[in-house]
Amino acid sequence: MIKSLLDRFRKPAGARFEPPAPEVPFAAVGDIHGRLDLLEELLPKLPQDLHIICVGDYVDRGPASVNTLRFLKDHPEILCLKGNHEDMLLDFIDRPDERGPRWLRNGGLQTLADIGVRGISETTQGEPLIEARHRMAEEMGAELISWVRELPLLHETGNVAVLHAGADPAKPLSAADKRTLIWGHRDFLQVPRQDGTWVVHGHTIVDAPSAEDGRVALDTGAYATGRLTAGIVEAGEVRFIST
Ligand SMILES: [Mn+2]
Repeated sequence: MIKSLLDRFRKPAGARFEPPAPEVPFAAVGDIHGRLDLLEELLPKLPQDLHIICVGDYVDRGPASVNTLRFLKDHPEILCLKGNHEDMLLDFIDRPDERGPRWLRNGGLQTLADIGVRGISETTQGEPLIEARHRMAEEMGAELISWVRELPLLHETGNVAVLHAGADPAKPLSAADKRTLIWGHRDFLQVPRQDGTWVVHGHTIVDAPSAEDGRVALDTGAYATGRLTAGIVEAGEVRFIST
């Protein structure tokens, strides 16, 4: 695997990307979606003392959303970026009537079930939805909600950037807007960047993790497949470790 990646980097024709060269080697973990069990299985498999970055989407779809958030908050040595599901959860807490339905359709129902809220469906509106919002806020507590609110969107080191979903390949990352970083950009998976920056990301489920054309794809659909993946990014190479 490592050799084939290096061969690919050496490919002369049309090669735009120098190998990744982070200032500090790190392991980036793909979308967890409530699978704290898989995160706890994956972490001991990673090289010791490696800086760990999680690419967001800690909640929804899987079974242990709130405990995943608690675990990550209790491990401040792990850098946690924000995903679109954290954004939807915060939107639900801030504006349940307006934003609740979208969150419920996208895995929020499982998160409510996780905290014991029953009788809610994707079409629930009005008072039951407000009540569910209060239960969610109470279960999380103000500190955990603030922690989620303040999660950063982007980490850059050397010629490598880590973010949740994507970025406009035509724009410098310093000019990227929040929505694009957590929801993606239509050109991100189609058009290689011209600035040589590698982008390590989750959000889009892939059958197998990959590192090509300046993108490192890590979301192996853990909540459905049981496979949570970390990409280890060191000078000149990317390799993958999965549950
Ligand atoms: Mn996701």
